[in-house]
Amino acid sequence: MRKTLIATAAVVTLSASAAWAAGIVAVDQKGMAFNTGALSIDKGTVVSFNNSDTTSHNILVTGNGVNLNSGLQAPGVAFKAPFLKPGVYGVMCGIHPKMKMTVTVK
Ligand SMILES: [Cu+2]
Repeated sequence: MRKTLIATAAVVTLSASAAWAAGIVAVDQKGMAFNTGALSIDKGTVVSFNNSDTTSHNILVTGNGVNLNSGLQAPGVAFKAPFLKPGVYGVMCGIHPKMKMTVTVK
């Protein structure tokens, strides 16, 4: 009985550290552009889309059944999007259609 309890505790600890390891990745928006055209991350990573411009943006994330909309994103505001499912996602700005990038989740 005692051995069973210890084994269960070890599994819980491993899962928690794996989720934590994915962490947060920052993408900057400046000069009406994302600072990268393609990002590759591990499942469970949160991407913080930071608005470092002097104008508002509107982050739209689509793909794999996901549809995220930041709404109007004022200068200085960060929009944090969790990427939970593997696959390729499109990210664009709803105000400036030339702002596009992809996020690949492994
Ligand atoms: Cu924009």
